[in-house]
Amino acid sequence: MFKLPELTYAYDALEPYIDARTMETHHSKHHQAYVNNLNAALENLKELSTRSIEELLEDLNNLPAQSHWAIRNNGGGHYNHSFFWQLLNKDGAKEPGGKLRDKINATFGDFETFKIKFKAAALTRFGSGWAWLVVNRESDLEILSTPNQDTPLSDGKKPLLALDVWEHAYYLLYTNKRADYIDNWWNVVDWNKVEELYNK
Ligand code: MN3
Repeated sequence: MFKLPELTYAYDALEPYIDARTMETHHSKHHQAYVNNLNAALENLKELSTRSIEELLEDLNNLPAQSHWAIRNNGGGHYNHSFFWQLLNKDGAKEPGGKLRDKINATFGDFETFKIKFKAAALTRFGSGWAWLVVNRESDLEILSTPNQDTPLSDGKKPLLALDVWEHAYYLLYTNKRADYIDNWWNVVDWNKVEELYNK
């Protein structure tokens, strides 16, 4: 049985950039629903019960066909949100350093250019989905976006940074202004954490 992870911070900890009401609804209602639906989908699949969420999502094509979409959508929802929460900290490092900084500069030119490209990926994801910074199979950095709750793990890519661009992530505070949400979200990205993931 999968469980909703507790946040390591209060719902209002990311104010004013992400408001408490959005955080509470997003975590306790949306994320909880993905967990519940994932557990329901796995109820009669005992052979999968020892797998981690990562193992399930890395092996989507070999799941029982009748459960593919339930696990893809709800398992992805559980994994993506768990990943997203851990990157948020208003007091975290505002920019990457170390080897990750060097790699970002080598790949995108500089940190500012990286941010512009990441924002473009987040803005142009039509409908619901996520924007990502990942390490691909060639150990290179890549910016991409995924629809719905699809995750780069299923393509063999290692996530470093994720941004939820579903309307439920920003509509209460930003209404339809996804660009403003993205601009403000940078204030709560903890680059120490992103670096930690990169160096793992
Ligand atoms: Mn969400």
